[in-house]
Amino acid sequence: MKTILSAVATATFMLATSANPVQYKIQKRSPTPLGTTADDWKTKTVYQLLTDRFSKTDGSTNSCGDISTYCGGTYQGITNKLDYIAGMGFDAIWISPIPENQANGYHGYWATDFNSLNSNFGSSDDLINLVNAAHQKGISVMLDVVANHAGIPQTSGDYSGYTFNSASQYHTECDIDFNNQTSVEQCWLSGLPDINTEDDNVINTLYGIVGNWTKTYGFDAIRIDTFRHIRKDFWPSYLASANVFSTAEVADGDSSYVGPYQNYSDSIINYPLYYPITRVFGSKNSMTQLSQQIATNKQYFKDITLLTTFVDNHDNPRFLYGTSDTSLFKNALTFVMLTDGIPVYYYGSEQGFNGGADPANRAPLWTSSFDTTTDLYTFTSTLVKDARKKISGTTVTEVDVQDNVYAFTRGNALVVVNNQGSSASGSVTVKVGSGIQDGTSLKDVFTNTTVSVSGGSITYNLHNGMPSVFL
Ligand code: ABC
Ligand code: CA
Repeated sequence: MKTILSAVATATFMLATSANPVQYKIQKRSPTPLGTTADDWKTKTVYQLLTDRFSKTDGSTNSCGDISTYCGGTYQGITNKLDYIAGMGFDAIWISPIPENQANGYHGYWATDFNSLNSNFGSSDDLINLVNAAHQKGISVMLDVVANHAGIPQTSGDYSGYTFNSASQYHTECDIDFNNQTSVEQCWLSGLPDINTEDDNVINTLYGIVGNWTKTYGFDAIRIDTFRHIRKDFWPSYLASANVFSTAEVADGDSSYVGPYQNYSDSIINYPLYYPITRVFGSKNSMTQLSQQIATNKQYFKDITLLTTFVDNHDNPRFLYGTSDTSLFKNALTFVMLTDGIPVYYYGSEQGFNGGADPANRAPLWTSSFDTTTDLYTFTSTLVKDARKKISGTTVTEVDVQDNVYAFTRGNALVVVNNQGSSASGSVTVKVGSGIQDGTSLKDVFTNTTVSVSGGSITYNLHNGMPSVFL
C-alpha cells in the first residue's frame, strides 16, 4: 500500500490519445504514517539529525564556512543517505523544525511564517519524498515542533510576514526568571518573542498548524520544543490536533519538576538522567548515581520506559568534547541504548565528533564522507542491531551496582558498563542476578569473550574498558 501511494505521488501522466500531449501532474498524496502510538515508538531507536547539517543534495563533502548560519543540508540530502542511517540499525529519525525562519535560522527554531516551509531545506515535494522514502525503509520520522516562540524580527516589534503579525499576539517582553514558573511560561527565552498562548485565536491557530503538518507530511511523531515554557493545559488540545506520539523537552535535571509533564505528553526527554550519565561516564563519578536517578525517575514519571534517553544532543557540548576516551563514550552509549526508554542517538557520534557548546556541537556530517568503516560506526551497528533490537520490549532488572561497574539484565541479555576508561584491563566480578543460573555460558557481542556463571557472578578481564553485552 505504501509503495503504491508513493508511486502515485511522484507520477506524471500523459494522455496518449492527444496530439499535443498534456501533462497532468497528480497532486501529491500525504505519506501514510508507519505508526504513531506510544506502543509503536517503544521499541524504536532514533537518530537525531539537524536537517541543515546532515547531507547536501549534491553529495559534496567540503566543510562549511560559517557554522552559525546555513551550511546547505537538505531533505533530498537526507533521502540520499537513509542507508547510512539504516546501516547502523536505526529505525527512526528526528529532523529539524520545518517552517520558514528568521535570517540564519539554520536550526529551524526561529519561525516567522508557520504556514510556509523553510526553503533552504528544499520543497514540500522534497519533504514528502523524504517521508515516503524513510517509510519504505521502515524508518519513522519525528518532526521537531515549536509553539512557544517566533524568531526575533529584524526590526523590533515589526512582525510583518509572520503568522502572528501583531505585537499583541506576543506576551510583553521580559527576561525569564527560572525560579518563577509564570515567568518561565510568559517571559521571553533568549529574547525570542513569546507567543501569547493565553489568546484564543492564537491558540487555535497553533493547534491548526501542528495538525496540518502531521496530516500533510505523514509524520509519525513530534518532538516538542520548550514544553515547560507554555502552561500545561495548553497541551492536551495541541496533542489531540497533532494526533501522533510525542516526546517533549523540559530541559531540567530535577525529576520532581519534570515528571508531572508526562501527564501531558506520552514521553518526555530524559534530562534528569542525562546529567548523571555525563557525570558518571564523563567524569567517572560513582555508578550509584545512575541507580539513584533511575529510582527517583520511577517515583516521579508515569512510565520511564517511554522517556527518550540520550548521551548527546544539539544543545550541549558533545560527550567527546569533555573526554577524548572513546571507551567511556561506548559505555555511556551502551547504557542509554539498553536501559529503559527510547534511545536517541545524536548524528556525528558515529564519526567521533567532539564539538563543544552550540554551534560547535552541530558540525556538518558530510565532511566525514559518510564513512561506514569507523570504529564508532561499527560499534553503533553492533550495539543497535545485535543488542538493542534483541531486547527491546523486555524488562530491565538492575543486578549489580559498584562504584565503577553497573550491571542489569534485560530479556536474554546481561549488560555490564563501566567507567574505568580505555586503559582498564584488570578483572571484574559482577553479580548476574537470580534470573541467570550457575553454569550458564554467556558471550559478549562486542568482543566475543565467553564467560561462565559461577556462584551467582561472572569474572572476566575488561578489554580496554569496553562495555559488555552478554547474550
Ligand atoms: C543561541 C546561541 C547560543 C546561545 C543562546 C543564548 O542563543 O546559538 O550560543 O547560548 C535555538 C537554537 C540555539 C539558540 C537559541 C536561542 O534558539 O537552537 O542555537 O541559541 O536563540 C530548545 C532547543 C534549542 C532551541 C530552543 C529555542 C529551545 O532544543 O535548540 O535553541 O527554540 C533552555 C530551554 C530549552 C532550550 C535551551 C537551549 O534553553 O528551557 O527549551 N532548548 C540549563 C538552563 C535551561 C536550558 C538548559 C539548556 O540549560 O537552566 O534553561 O534550557 O540545556 C541542570 C538544571 C538545568 C540546567 C542545567 C545546565 O543544569 O536542572 O535547568 O539547564 O542541573
Ligand atoms: Ca511561553
